Amino acid sequence: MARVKVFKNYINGKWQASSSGETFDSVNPANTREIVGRFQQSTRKDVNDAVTAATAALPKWKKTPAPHRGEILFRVAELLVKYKESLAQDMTREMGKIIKETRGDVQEAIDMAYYTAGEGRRLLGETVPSELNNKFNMSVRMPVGVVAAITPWNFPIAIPSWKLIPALVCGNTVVMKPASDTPLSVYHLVKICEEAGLPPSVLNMVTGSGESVGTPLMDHSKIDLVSFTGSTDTGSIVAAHCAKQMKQYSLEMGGKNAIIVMDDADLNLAVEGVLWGAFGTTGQRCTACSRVIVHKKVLKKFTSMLLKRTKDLRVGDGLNEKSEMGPLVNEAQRQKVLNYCKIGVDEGAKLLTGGSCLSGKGLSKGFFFEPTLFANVSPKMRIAQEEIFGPVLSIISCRSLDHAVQIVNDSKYGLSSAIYTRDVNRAFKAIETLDTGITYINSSTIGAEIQLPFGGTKGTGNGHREAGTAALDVFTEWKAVYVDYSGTLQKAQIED
Ligand code: UN1
Repeated sequence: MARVKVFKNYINGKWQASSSGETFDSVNPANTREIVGRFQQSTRKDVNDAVTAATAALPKWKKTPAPHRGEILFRVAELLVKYKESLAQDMTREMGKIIKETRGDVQEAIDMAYYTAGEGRRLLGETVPSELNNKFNMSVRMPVGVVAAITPWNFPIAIPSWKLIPALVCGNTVVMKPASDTPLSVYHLVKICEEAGLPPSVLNMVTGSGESVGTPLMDHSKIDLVSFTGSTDTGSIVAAHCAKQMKQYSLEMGGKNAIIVMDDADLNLAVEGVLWGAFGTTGQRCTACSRVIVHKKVLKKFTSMLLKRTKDLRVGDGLNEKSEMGPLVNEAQRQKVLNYCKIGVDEGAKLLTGGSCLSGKGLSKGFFFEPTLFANVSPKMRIAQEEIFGPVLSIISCRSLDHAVQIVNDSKYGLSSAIYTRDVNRAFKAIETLDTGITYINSSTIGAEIQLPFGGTKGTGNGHREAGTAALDVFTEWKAVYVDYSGTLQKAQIED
C-alpha cells in the first residue's frame, strides 16, 4: 500500500504535530481502501496554542490597512484559480461528490476571495446628519477579535472560505477547525493563504474531533466569535456554550427545502431543477431539495417524468466524469439515510424507486446509495419534516399556491425554497409568503451565489447571514463616532 501522507496543524506560522502524538485517517468514501491523508488528533493544548497565537497576532493585523488585507486575499483568489483542478480532485477523493461539483466548490471560494478582496477598499459605514450644528456623525466597522471557524464536510473549501475570507478582510484573526471527514481541503486552503503572504498566526488550523478540538475552542475565553456550519443539534450546543460566556456566535444549520411545481409550470424545466436539487451532492447540501410539492393537476405526469430521470441517474466514483451522483460521505450517514427510508415505508409513503445501499460493480467499497423517490407523502410524515441529508425526495400533492406555501412553511427550518410557474403574480406571491432565507423562481433550491446573503429563518440560523455584505455584519462590530467641532458643550436631546 502506498505510504500515507501525514498532515500537521498550522499554529503560530508553523506546521506542527499534535501534542497527543495521535492521528486519524481520512478515507475516500468512493473506495474506503484508499486513505486520503493522516491528520492530527489534536488536544486542548493544541487549541490553546492556536488561540494564543491568534490573540497575539490580532493587534498588528487589525492595524494592517484593510485595502492591504484585501490585496492578500486577491492573491488567495489567484492561487485558488491556479490550483483549482488539483483542489477539486483531492476534494472528490476525500468527500465523494462528483468532480464537476468539487470544481464548483473551489469556484465558490474563488468568487468569495475576489469579491471580498474588493471589500477591503469599501467596508462601508454610514455618515448621517447630526441634530446639532458643527457636529459630524458616522459609523465605522471594527473587527470582533479572534474568530473560531468550525466548518462542515459538505462544502470542504467553499464554506470555510465564507468564514475565513470575510473574517480576515475585517481584521480578525482566525482559528479553523475543519470537519474530520474533509480536513485535506482546509489544509490546502491554509497552505494557499500562507503562500499568498498572510502573516503567521493570523490564521491557525487545528484538526481533530468535535469533543477534543471543537468544544475547547468554542469554550476558550479568548475566542470572541464562533462561526459554525453544521447540524441544528450541534448548533444549539454551540449556542449554549457561547451564551455562558456571552460571546458572539453565527450559526448556519439544517434545511428541509421544498420546490413547488404549479400546474402552469414548464414541467421539463421543473424536473431538471428538482433532480439537480435533490440528488446533486448526493442530497448532502443544507439547500438540497427534499420535498417537491406538486399541483394535483400535473402530479401524475410530473411524477412519471421525474421517476424516469431518477432511475437513469448514473451513480459512481465522482472522479469519473460520467458519474452524475457520488457516494455519501461516510457509513454513519449512509445508515442514517437507510433508516429514513425504512421510516418512510413504515409511515405509509410509497417507495417509487431507490431506498437501498448500492454495492454493484465498482460500488462495493464505497458508501453508495440509490437515488430515492417517495410518493404519497403527507406533510406531517417524518420524512417530510426531518433533515435527511441524503438522496431522498418526498413528493407531496397540493391543491393551490396557498396550500403549497402552507406546506413549505410547515417546517422547523427555513433555508431555501423554489417555485416553478409561468405566472408572474404567483411568483411574487411566493416571494412574499415563503418563510425562507432564499427563494428561487424557476430554478432549483441550490446554487446560491456569494454576492447575496446566505442563510435561513427559524431553526436554520440565528438571524445572521453569510456571504455578501451581510457577512461583514457578523465579522465586525459597529462603532458610532460623533465629532463635535463646535468648541462648546453641545447636549444632544437636551433643551436649553
Ligand atoms: C450548503 O449546502 O451548506 O447554494 C451550502 C448552494 C451552494 C452552497 C450550499 N452554493 O447550494
